[in-house]
Amino acid sequence: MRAIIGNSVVELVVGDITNEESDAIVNAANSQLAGGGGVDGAIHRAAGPSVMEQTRQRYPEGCPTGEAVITDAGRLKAKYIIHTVGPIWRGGREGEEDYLRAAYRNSLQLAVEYGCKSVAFPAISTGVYGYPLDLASEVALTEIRQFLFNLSDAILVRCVLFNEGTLGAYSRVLEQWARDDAGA
Ligand code: AR6
Repeated sequence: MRAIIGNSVVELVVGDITNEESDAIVNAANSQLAGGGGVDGAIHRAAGPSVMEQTRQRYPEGCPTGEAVITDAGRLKAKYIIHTVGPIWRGGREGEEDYLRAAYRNSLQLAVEYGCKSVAFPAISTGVYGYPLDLASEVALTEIRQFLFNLSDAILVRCVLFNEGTLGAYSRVLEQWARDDAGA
């Protein structure tokens, strides 16, 4: 499934983000940039130890929630890994939505700054960090849409979702937008 937004395109696919050939892939990291499970563990395993060496040297203080940092992509096909930190879900009243929006926005900003024409995102915060999937998909796509509307360059944003359930949640958001546009 895909949507055209401004000059750019958003695509929803099921897959393993470590196999992506986008210019940049985004990692759902923790604020210590210490590695971990989920997509973070998979990316570091596939990319090799040089990526963790770079984060240790260049970002010894880690990365605050909602911000993003960049390294090369080690052994992966992508050129860059953008490491961002989504919020831990604490019920929704601790600014989680703003932090999640910021994680997407700052990652996209870095991708554009580094000249990336394509960038792949996982569903940040929806695993270990417990952000409810339906809410997170809406926040993710809304922030991506807002960013792309305001961008004159053309980029491809691929949401690389790990299973059909995640794809379903993202697809429902795009389908709702299509209905809203048709009714407008
Ligand atoms: N490709 C794409 N998506 C994946 C992959 C993959 N290879 N593996 C998992 N996912 P999570 P978070 C999906 O837990 O919630 C780590 O320990 C997964 O199904 O990876 O932001 C970090 O170090 C889910 O939909 O990230 C942090 O401590 C999504 O990726 C913490 O987890 C995000 O799940 C971050 O938690």
